[in-house]
Amino acid sequence: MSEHTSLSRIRCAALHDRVMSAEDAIKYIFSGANVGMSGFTGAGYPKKIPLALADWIRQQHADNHEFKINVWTGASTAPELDGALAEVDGIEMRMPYQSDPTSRARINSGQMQYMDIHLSHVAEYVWFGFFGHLDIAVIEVAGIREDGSLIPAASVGNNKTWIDLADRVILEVNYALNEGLEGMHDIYYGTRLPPNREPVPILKPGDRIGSQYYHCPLDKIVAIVETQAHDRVNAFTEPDDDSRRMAQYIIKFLENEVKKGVLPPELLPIQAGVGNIANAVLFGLGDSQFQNLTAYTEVIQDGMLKLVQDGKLSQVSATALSLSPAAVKNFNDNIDFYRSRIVLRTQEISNHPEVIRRLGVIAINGMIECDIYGNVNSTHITGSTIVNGIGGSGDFTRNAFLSFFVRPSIAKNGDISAIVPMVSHTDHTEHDVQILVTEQGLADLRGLSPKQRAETIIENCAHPDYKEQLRDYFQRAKQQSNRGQHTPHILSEALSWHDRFEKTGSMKK
Ligand code: 0RQ
Repeated sequence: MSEHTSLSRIRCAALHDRVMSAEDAIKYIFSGANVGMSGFTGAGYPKKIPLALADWIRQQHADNHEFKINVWTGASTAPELDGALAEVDGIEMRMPYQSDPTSRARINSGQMQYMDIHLSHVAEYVWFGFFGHLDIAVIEVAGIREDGSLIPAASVGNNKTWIDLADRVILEVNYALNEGLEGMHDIYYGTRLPPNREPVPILKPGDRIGSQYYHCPLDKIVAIVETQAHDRVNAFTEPDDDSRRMAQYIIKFLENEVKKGVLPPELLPIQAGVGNIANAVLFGLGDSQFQNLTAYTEVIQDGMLKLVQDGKLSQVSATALSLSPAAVKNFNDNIDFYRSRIVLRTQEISNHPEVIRRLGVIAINGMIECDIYGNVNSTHITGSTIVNGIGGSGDFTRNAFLSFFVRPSIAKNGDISAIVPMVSHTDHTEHDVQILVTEQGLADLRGLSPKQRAETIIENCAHPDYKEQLRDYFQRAKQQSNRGQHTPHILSEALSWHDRFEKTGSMKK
């Protein structure tokens, strides 16, 4: 990694006069602007500019001047972006995914608007102006080449679209990024929009179909800020017994599918969602017999990097490297090894339904709760309070060859059952969800009718503390002679579990 000497990473001399401080750069951002920022799951977000903007907004508000912007990103960012801007009440509308505690609190108290959108949809919707015009792009890059092309950072997300569509582009050149990132990216510049959309020519996860760089007309770049700061991704918790058990159920299931000839010995490309449990499942795969695996996923977390390091994963396609500090060190120390195995793409391609379907991805995502019929809630607590957002889970689940959802059967020390009669919010319907896994067991829902699914989910996945309650609900629902018997429900009672938790602090009767 080279030392930070000013301008050394801005190799296009024509741009040197646009280098300035973050405080000067933010003068291009006006109240009410739609601002497309880089950033995806704590990787590749601008670090200095949002902090300078937050300071400016704080001053404006102190002087009784309203100043808010609409923040569009790839996915979640970090405290320096989402946290800082939410803290000063600087965000009017946020989309398409967040996981920041301050933003979450503002959204849930009704002070901030949030649009939770499938990540593969965002670029296309913005191209067609569904959310208005994009005024400014603020993008972290690893460097600028002699010809002005831009070397992407640790995530790609929607950056290509932001750069293409924004009136003005502000760059943050981060000297803390390993220069060896150059060559790891694949930015697709093919025709992606109807009515002339062409097939996306990816036949294997590692296929390269685009440019290694972003291309931006030089006159659009109004400001360049130099910085030297690291991405902020928290270390993952060590896989606990429950996570290990869930990983084992999944591995056994996959081994059996190989025996039946449903899956090839090297499986099909894997997608793993965010969070500790998905990360633990990946660590579990590392201890399995599987070899020569591939991944077509969105985020590379520590667990996936370890699989690459151990030679278990030969090709990985993603849009972001969301690594803990320890994993970043390993990545930087072995960047040539990783560059030959990892491709980072725009999120419309990493999550593209056509490619996910073609490759036959095995999708494994976390959930908040599921119901006895297999509908899954990934986003809301008791129907009203957003946690993060749907992210890419819908892109993958709906189009996968196999779609798993995993989580422990209880939450909050057992006061909540993650298996309920009816989910309080639906992100993934029974039609898309095939396999549910808790520490109690695995429910393979393929080929089952709703009533058969209910029996399988209750018996295989529910916690013993809640099994009897769920059986009782299901039996009584089936006994209602005046109601349909395809998906039996007692509607007046279906959501009372959540009500009971809100009123008494426990779902237990
Ligand atoms: O809250 O921290 O206050 O205790 O919800 O739950 O168990 O830590 O779960 O980290 O695996 O995340 C679905 C949120 C799971 C994640 C979700 C409480 C629980 C805790 C978090 P506390 P855990 P995980 C591609 C895939 C959508 C996006 C996605 C997610 C907190 O997986 O955001 O999949 N998915 N993207 O205590 C009340 C319940 C609860 C509950 C958990 N039933 N009721 N509270 N909690 N279950 C990647 C991207 O899209 C970027």
